Amino acid sequence: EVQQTLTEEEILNESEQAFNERMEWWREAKFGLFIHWGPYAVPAGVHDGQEIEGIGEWIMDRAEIPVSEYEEYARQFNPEQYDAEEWVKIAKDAGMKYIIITSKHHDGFGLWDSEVSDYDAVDFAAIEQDLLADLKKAADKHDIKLGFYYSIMDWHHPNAQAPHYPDYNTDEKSNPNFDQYVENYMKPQLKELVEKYDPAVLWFDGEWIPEWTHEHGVETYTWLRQMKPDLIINNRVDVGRQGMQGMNEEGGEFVGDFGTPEQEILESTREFDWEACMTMNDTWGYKKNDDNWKSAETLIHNLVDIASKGGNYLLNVGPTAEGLIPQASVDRLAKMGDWMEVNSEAIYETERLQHSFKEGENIRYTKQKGDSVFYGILLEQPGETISFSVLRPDEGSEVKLLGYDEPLKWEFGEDEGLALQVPDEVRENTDFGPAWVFKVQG
Ligand code: FHN
Repeated sequence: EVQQTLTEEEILNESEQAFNERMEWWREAKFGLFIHWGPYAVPAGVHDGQEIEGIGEWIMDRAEIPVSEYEEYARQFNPEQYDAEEWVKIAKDAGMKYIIITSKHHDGFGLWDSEVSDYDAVDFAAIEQDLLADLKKAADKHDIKLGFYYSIMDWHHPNAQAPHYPDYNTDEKSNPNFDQYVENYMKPQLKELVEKYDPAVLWFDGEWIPEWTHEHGVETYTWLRQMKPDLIINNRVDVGRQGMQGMNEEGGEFVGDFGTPEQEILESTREFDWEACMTMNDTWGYKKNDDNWKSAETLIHNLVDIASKGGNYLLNVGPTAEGLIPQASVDRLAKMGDWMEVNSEAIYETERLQHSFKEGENIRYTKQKGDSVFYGILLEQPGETISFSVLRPDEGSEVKLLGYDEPLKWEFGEDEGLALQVPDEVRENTDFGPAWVFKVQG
C-alpha cells in the first residue's frame, strides 16, 4: 500500500479517525512478547565472580564496569543457538500478536549491522548473521508484527551519557555533545532500523536523561512518522512519562501513541491507550540465578486484568547469550497458549467496560468490539453459583463457559445481576481455569 507523506502539522494534529485506524491492529492484539537481549546476557548477573543485584541488563551500571571491560562481554556475545523462527513460534503459540525486541539497550550495543557504529553484533561480536533480519523474516512468515525497542540513553557513546564514559572510576566528564549524538548517531540508526526492517512499532526508553527534551521528542516523533506514517511510537519518545506508572503527566501536550506502565497494571481503565510491560521473574535481561518466576496462573490473570481495563500486555523474556529463551519462560508461555486456545475470544478485539468490576472482586469483564457479546471472567475456582453484577443476558439467550459444551442455567435479579449455576464437573475440574470465561449475549 502506498503511504502518503504527512506534514508536521498533519502529524501533530492527527484526526481521531486517522489515529484509530493507525492503532487498530495494536488495540486488537492485546498481547505481545518483549525481548531484552544483548551482551548483558553474557555475565548474566555475575561479574568478577560476584552476584550483582538488580536487573540484569543494568549490570554495566550496577557493577560500575568501565566501557573497555564491558566490551569484552560484547565480544563474547555469540548466539550460536539462536533460532528466530523458534522464538516467533513460542510467541505465536502463546497467543501473542507482536514482538518488541531491544535493537539497542542502554549499554549501546546494536543487534543489527549499523552503518554508523562498530559497536554492534556484526562488527564487534563478529556474528555473521543479521539477527534482526532473521527475526523479521520469521515474524512476517507467521503473521506476527515486529517492533524495536531503542534506548535514547547510551552508556557506550561518548556524546550520550558522560558519567559512564569511559570509566566509572573517574569523575571526569567528557564534555558530551548530546546533539551530535542525536543527529549523527541516534537518528541515522533509527533511519536504518525503519528502512531496513520496516518495524510496526518503535519503543523508546532511557528518555529520562536530562539532555533529552520535549523538543527532541516532538522532533523525533514527527520525523519518524514522516518516514513511516503508520508507525506506532510509545510515549517514552517524549518526556511526559510519570515514573513506573508510565502514563503521561496530566494536561501535558506530549507526543507518543500509548502509555507504558512498567511492572504494574493500572487500577482502572483510561482514555489514553496503554501497554503494561512486565517481567516473568525479576529481570528483563537474562540472569542465570534469577529463579523468582511468577506462576502461569498469575500471568494469565494479569492478561485478563489488563485486557479488561483496555490495555495491552507486553510480557518479557530474556534469552541467554547462546540465543535460548529460558525454559521456565517457554513453559509459562505454553500454558498461556493453552488457555488462549480456548479463551482468546474474550481477549482479542475486546473493549474495556468502564467501572465494571468492584475493588477486591475476583471478576473481570470484557466486551466484543462492536457486538453485544460480553464475557464475565472469574479469577478463582467457582463455587456452586456465581453472580456477575453487571451482566444482563437477552431473554432466552444461552450463557456458556468457554471450553464447556453445555449451556449453563441462569437467573437474573435486579440486585445481584446474573446468577449462574455451576455444574459439578466444572467445579471439580481445574482444567477450565485458571480464569473461567463465561460468555453472555445481551
Ligand atoms: O531501564 C530500563 C530497563 O532496563 C528495562 O528496559 C525497562 C523496560 O520497560 N525500561 C527501563 C526503565 O524504565
